Amino acid sequence: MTQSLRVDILRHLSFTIGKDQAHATTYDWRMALSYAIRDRVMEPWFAATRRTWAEDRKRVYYLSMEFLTGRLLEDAAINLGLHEEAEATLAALGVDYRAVVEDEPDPALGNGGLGRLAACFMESMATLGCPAYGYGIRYEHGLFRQSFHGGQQVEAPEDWLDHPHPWDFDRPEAQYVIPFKGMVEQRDSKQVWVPEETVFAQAHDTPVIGWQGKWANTLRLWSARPTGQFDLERFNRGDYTAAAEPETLARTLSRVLYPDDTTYQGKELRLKQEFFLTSAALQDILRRFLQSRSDLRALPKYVAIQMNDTHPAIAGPELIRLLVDDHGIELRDAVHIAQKCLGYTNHTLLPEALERWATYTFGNVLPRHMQIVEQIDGLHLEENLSRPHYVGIVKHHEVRMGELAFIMAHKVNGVSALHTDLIRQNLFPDLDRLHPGRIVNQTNGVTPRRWLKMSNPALSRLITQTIGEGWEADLDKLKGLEPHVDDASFRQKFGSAKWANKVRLSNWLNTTTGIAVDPDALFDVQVKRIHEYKRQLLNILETIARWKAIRDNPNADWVPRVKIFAGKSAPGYAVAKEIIHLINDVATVINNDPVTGDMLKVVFPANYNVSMAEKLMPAADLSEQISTAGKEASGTGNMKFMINGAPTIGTLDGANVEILREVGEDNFFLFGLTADEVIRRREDPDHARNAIEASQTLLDVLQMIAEGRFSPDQPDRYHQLVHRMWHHDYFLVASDFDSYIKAQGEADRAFADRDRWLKMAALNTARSGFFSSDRTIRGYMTDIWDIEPAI
Ligand code: 26V
Repeated sequence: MTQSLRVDILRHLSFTIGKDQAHATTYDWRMALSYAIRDRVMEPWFAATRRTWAEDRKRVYYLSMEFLTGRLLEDAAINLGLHEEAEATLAALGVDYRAVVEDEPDPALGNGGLGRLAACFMESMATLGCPAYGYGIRYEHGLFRQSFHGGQQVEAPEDWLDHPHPWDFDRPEAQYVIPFKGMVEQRDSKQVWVPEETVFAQAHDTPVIGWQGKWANTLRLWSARPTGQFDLERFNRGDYTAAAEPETLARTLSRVLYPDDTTYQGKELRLKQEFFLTSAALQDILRRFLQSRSDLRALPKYVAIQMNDTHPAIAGPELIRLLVDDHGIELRDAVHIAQKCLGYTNHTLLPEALERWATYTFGNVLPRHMQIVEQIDGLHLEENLSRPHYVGIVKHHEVRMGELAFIMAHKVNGVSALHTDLIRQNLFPDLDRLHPGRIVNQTNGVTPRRWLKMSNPALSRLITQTIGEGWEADLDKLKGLEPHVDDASFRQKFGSAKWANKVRLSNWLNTTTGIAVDPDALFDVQVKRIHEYKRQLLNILETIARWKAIRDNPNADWVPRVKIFAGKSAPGYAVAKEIIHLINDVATVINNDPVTGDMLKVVFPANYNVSMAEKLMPAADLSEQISTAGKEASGTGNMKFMINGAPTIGTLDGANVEILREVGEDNFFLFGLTADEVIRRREDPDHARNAIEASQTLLDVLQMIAEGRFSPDQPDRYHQLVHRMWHHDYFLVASDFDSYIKAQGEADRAFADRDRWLKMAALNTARSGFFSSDRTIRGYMTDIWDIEPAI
């Protein structure tokens, strides 16, 4: 076996890459290994496709504007069981496997949780043998690359496609025309859309291989290309720019990923991107369906389409358009067929992130769909005569995409128990009354293959030694660790695995940030997008309070801590950028203070992405999940920490509620107001001032910031930030501050008792089985998609 992998690597090095061993670079080895591994994905990939056709199976189509896959080589090697062999083979050739794996660019085709969830779902669907296609956009530039200049975030384009991407197969035959703009003409009794612009959507396929290579699905990403011909005449006249114009215009559609996942801006290009993805996907779905049958009324029996948030919510009207305009189905029938196919997942309650398009923009870009949306809205009212006047899709000259998605879906789901309750109570109370049972919960999960097996080999080995194989595909098996938690030698081994990961992380932090941290310290980690509601501010205020406390009493028995932050801010989100600046400023002061020394360090490695998360999660001691209750739909980072044995310090928000339920309150540092209390507290206009004046610690911290202790070169740098704390504080940082400080003190005391801590940590892993995305996908398959696994 080793021989054959070796032969294939060397064959690809010579004949695919065109390099002699003696001159091969890390890149060359990476490509050679990727092709050798990729070859082994083909057989299961073809077999899965063949079986789906032969058995005439229903397929899932997961439509998402984001897929944050992370690197693919090591994941494929692990799932094929070739990981150790690959490592040994390269070692025998004198090549460093880790360097090869880390040479792969991390495709950043997503903002954060929503995109990463889509990637975990793709992996779980392949593992469970659920026939599925992911449909997305092949952005030329994914999310920007972050760096810090003077402590401030600077954005640069990320060029993941600079070199050939071995996991990407061009499918020139899968190409569709995507129309935009123009007008709708009435011809006889038919509405005919005469578009003004068109582009081609061209498919690129990436295989997604499941655990043990038993099944593989396809991630199909669309890139935009011009439909018009290159204007050679203009070019020959020397008018080079004008000649290239149609090309530039078309390619703009798949050029960049929108980097703001908090604030909705009604940008026309974004609407075009959403339609581009959705229309290409639906044309592809109908073509595939019509290859083997002709009655489109049977579509819901064979096709389940999941809308990942409202971004592809134009799927409702577009599917109706294709059925009515291209296939002559009656409107009412088309609506009902579409509803039976469609499901909608909501990922946020933040009002500023909910999509709604001005009818002007919508009607301009998609005139035919504007008509259809009005018809859907009218039909819905007709079928639900008790619908209140303020409910509907088109209101106040806006198309509300949440309502559109809800009405066009047979199931609407939230992503954690609390979030789903809040959808029922606050987001869609009237639609919920009209359609009881349509809203269901599917608590998020993460794939244990990437987030435990691959990223934490030390702990994975210990788990297998202790409970045997099989936990990778049945994470509830981790329960089997529980009896061992009382065994001192098991705890010792658990601690050693964590320690090895912490050493590895310390070395990496030292090379990337230049800051030396002590692996014996408590590694306290908050990594996620920078948002006010996620309250990185609360964490850095606690850090300052801790720093002051140590300085005031340096000889006390402090538990050494390393505060680790990572995450990107949207480029236009000034307040989030200010928080990044503050964290970096505080880090500079604290890290250079000889009084506090190793008792406290603050590190903020730049450019958080999936690959960085793979380094951080296994090395964390404490997981920071401290959002204002009611704001974080679920969180999935929280689950990755738990699986890797890091207890949570957190609020009753999102899936934290279920983490607490699973792990028990002795193994979770709970603090803060509940979602209900948050609403009530905000009714007091003086909540911030009252909370600050009641806390000497918080007063001191704010005073230090206001005095410029962390910005000596510009003492008034954070005046506005402090002012907002006193007078606004929408996310209740002040109100939760004391409770957070107290919980952090409890974490210190627990960590100082090594046995107690290891028990907590190990119980977090042992009780994390619920958070496998396999469990989540099983839930979608039974409750939403009505689909049977093929294996
Ligand atoms: C919204 C927008 C608005 C239009 C422009 C681009 C854009 C991109 C993304 C978003 C969606 C934000 C919603 C989101 O990411 N929600 C997160 O979903 C995770 C997976 O369910 C969940 O764990 C997080 O709690 C939730 O914040």
